[in-house]
Amino acid sequence: MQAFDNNEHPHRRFNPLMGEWVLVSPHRAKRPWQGQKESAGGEERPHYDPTCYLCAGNLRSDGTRNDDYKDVFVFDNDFPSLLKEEVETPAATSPLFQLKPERGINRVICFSPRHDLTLPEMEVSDIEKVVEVWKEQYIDLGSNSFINHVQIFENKGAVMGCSNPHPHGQIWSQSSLPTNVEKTQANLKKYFDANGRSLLADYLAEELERKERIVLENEHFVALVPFWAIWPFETLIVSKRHFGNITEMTAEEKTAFADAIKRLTVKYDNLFETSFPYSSGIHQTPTDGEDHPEWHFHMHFYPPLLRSATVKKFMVGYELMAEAQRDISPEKSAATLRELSEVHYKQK
Ligand code: H2U
Repeated sequence: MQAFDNNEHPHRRFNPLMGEWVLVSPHRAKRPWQGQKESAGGEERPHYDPTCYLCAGNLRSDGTRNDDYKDVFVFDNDFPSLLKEEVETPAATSPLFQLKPERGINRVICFSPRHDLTLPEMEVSDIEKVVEVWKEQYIDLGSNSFINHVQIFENKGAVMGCSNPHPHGQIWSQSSLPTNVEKTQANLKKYFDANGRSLLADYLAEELERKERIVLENEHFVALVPFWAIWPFETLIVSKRHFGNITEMTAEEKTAFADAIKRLTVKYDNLFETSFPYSSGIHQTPTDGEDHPEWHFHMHFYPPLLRSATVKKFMVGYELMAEAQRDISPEKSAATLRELSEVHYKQK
């Protein structure tokens, strides 16, 4: 029998955060592509767009005027997916038809008044201001008794459903732990209860030893392609120190987190010399008032692009019916990202 080769032989890898498997088919990375291509975008944008509903001082679609903001600006989403109002829970009729009302608050966060920038093109000191506002929002929203989870995320690029190129993210806070967070929490807790240590601290220690999937690191954070990554260039930013949420970050850790975000997203833009689309989001302790020593602060980046600025990975037949699947190996993706310059291509 042939010896197993990570980069040649189909295999499945286990994601201990989600408790799920992913199929890796590295031999298939060379298949020809005659399918859909996304638009590469890349048009120059003005510093200020009078028609943009997120630019400072402009009117939003519901007629509210934005502040004349200078740094970061937060407002309640005018089209929220969740509402604050409490309604009666209907009587349960059958375990096969479970339903429960869900309350929440949704906000939009503009990262910068500059319409033409995105995180990779912002200064680390300005990204730090975004991190500070993420912290303030986590505290403010989480202090509501009916809010038990604060999901901070960004959809970047039209291909990820982003409705406006002005640099912004969203915050959806709600009463329940959403499914992916609940799964992650259960797996972190199982590991912590069994070993008395953080799953991600142990995982990170091993990754730093193996050095196969590290993309970059600084004094307090590491960005890596997880062993179980699904998306071609998926990454995870993990704190070196074990802490549960953004309020526990020291001033140095806040700067280091901004630095890791900047350097990672510059590499992403440099990969195909395009404004690299992704969905990113922070996973941290729920705001349910309980102790959660199992949680370990981390940020996911799920970018869809596969082999160029115009060819993306589809999550379709097998992924929807069976399980997640990837072609290029996480080790190859990490090596590619690692070797990319940390100077943004537009500045060269
Ligand atoms: P996305 O680009 O990720 O869709 O985020 C933009 C959000 O901004 C979206 O959730 C909100 C949308 O509801 N929005 C407003 O609250 N007011 C507006 O005037 C336009 C968009």
